[in-house]
Amino acid sequence: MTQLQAIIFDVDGTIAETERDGHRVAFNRAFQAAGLEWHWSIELYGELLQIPGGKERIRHYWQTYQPDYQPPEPVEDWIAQLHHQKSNFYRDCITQGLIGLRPGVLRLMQEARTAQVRLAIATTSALPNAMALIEKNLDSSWFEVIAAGDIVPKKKPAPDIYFYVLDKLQLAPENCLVIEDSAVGLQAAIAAGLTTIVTVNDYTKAQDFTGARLVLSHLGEPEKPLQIYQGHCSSMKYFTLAIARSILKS
Ligand code: XBP
Ligand code: MG
Repeated sequence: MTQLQAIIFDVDGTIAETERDGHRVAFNRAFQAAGLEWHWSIELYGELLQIPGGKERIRHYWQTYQPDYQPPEPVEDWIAQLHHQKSNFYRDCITQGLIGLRPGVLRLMQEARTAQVRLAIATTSALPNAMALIEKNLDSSWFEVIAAGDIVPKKKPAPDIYFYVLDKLQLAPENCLVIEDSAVGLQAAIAAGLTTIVTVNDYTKAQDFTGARLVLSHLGEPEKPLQIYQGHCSSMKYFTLAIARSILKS
């Protein structure tokens, strides 16, 4: 039966706009602290977001953009240390309350909780980084599963993180709805057989969202209506649990 039983949220870009003013700034601070004259501009970071995962992104940048740089050996430790520094800077930014939730996120989660629809998280971000954002802006006890970072060997666009969440929830994909913000995230969810809604942001709005059930500007609020970029839903001002249920059945 295709009854909605859980909503699975991506984190970065979906729950909050963390990338440009959070993760990116933290990477740059870590480079500076390590004495590296590397700087990820807003534009460059958009390209680097094609590589999911902070450690993977550092490695990719070094190998592709700074191939002459000789990092200290072992390289794995050097990357881990840089990423550790970056994560500290990122969490400082989050705990200072510099990044809030996107429209409609809290409203939809509260609606789901009231209706006993289960909530889960599936993110590429490192667990402590995802937890910092959740603890600051939400409540980690609301989520039955918080799947993050290296918990699975292959990050998005591989479906592994979504398979992991489905296994922990003991639910079939037909009974869950995913909210994502990027093509990489959408590909992961679709490959796990999940119906997916995309809420875009500046970094992702031009991406290919073939296969998404709906592509929206954001989840919307009564006083901040959403825009529909792809898919059909009659007279929707903001995304509700009733709409989520009807999408899963259609
Ligand atoms: C977003 C990502 C992450 C963050 C950096 O993942 O790709 O890599 O940019 O996070 P999602 P870490 O949209 O799945 O939440 O440095 O913590 O890896
Ligand atoms: Mg995302």
